[in-house]
Order: sequence, then C-alpha cells, then structure tokens
Amino acid sequence: MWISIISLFPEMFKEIIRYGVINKSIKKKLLNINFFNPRDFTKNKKVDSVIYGGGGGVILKAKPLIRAIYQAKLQMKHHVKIIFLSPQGKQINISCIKKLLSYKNMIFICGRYKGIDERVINNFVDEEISIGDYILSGGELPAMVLIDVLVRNIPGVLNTISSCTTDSFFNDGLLGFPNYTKPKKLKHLKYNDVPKVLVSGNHKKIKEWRLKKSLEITWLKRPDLFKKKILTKKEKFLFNKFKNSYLKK
Ligand code: 4H4
Repeated sequence: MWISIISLFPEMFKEIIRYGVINKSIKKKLLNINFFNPRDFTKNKKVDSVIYGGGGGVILKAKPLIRAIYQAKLQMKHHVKIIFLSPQGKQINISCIKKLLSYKNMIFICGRYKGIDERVINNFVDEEISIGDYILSGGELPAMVLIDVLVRNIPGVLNTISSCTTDSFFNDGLLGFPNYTKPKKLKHLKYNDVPKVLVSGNHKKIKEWRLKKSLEITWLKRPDLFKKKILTKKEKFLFNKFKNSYLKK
C-alpha cells in the first residue's frame, strides 16, 4: 500500500512512522508513505486565503494543493484514489476500511483551518472521509487514525490474524469480548478474578463464552450495532439466556 500525504505539517507524522504496526509495515515493505507540503508548491509560501462571500476564517488555496496532487501522482504512477479528510465525509467504519484497503495507492489531503477550496474537492477528490462529527484544527490527526486502522488490516502486518478479526467491529459486527492476562489474581480489587473458563483449556467452552460476552457487551454498549446483527440460532440461544437473567435482576 502506498499513501502520499498532502499536509502543511508533514513533521506531525514523524512519530507514528517510528513506532508500532506502522513502523513494522514500512520495514516489511507492506506500506510506503511519502509527503508533499503545499507550501513547497508556491512562490510566495501563501497557501491559505480568506473565503469569498466573507464570514471569517480561511481555507487552503486550490493551486498549491493541485500542484502537490500532480507531483504525488507523478511519483505514484499507478492508479491513485484521492481521499480528503473532512468532517463532511463518510465516517470511518468497517465497510469503508475494506473499500480503502482495495485501493492500494492513495493520496490523503489534510485540510486546515476551515477546509479547502471546493474546486479541489469537485475536480480531484474521490472520497471524503471523516473520523467523527466534530471539527479538528487539521486533517493530520484523522489521516493518522486512518493510516493506523488500514495498516492493522493489511495481511501480514499483524502476527496472528486473531489479533484483528476478534477486535470490536471486526468480530462479525459485534464488539470484542473481555480480555484478561497474568496475574490470575489481583489483590485488593473488587473484580479480581479471571473467568475460570478462560483458564480451563476447554477451547470449545472458551469460544462459546467469548461469543456470549460479545453478544452481551454489544447489546448493552452499542444497541445500534446489535440491532443490525442477524443472530444465528446458537447466538439467539446464548443471548436470550443472558437477556432473561439480566432482565430478572
Ligand atoms: C476540513 C474543517 C474540512 C472543515 C476541515 C472542513 C476532520 C474530521 C476535520 C480541519 C479541517 C478539519 N477531518 N474528520 N472531523 N469545510 N478536519 O475536522 O469541509 O467542513 O476528518 S469542511
């Protein structure tokens, strides 16, 4: 996967490419990231300007962004999809991630201030993507979030596939199950036990317990997700057993 980042502050990305799965994917040559600063594509370093029609605020000017896009496309050669990180975009979710994973080569445009000239969106942007319904000071943090989510799902990046396919949302539309690790007992805590089934070695029972907990947690924490889930016969049985006892409390 090759991601070219168009940003006024490329140095913000320095740290995320030094650590964790992003660093690992670069080292494994599963990911290539390069940067283009619109400021480098201007004579007078002017990259933003006041908005026509007034109302205050500035946006990023079209030409420096367009020159940066052309330079990125020149280097990437293959067919490239252009993504604009924007609060007006489609919110990141599993289907959006799967679609982006199929693109392989992408240019991420990071807005600043009140955004970018609409003509860049109309003429160049393939997808507008948002990380949530709030306004940030820049598209760089959303770009970093998106890179992290994408990289975790590139085959070969994470050691065992289970460390991703049972994560929340990737777990067949359910939230993930509770996880525990050493020590078995934590003194002075009210809830200090590791569920006995998890240390039983009975993998069938562990799998069933995990499915039951995922169903419970999704119903309790994200009823909106739970509503979309078509339950199998077994899932219905496990969930109804929990729901009946829960409602009796
Ligand atoms: C971009 C503000 C576009 C407004 C911006 C617009 C997000 C977000 C974000 C800096 C920039 C802000 N990016 N998810 N949330 N005029 N970016 O807040 O299109 O509304 O991704 S605009």
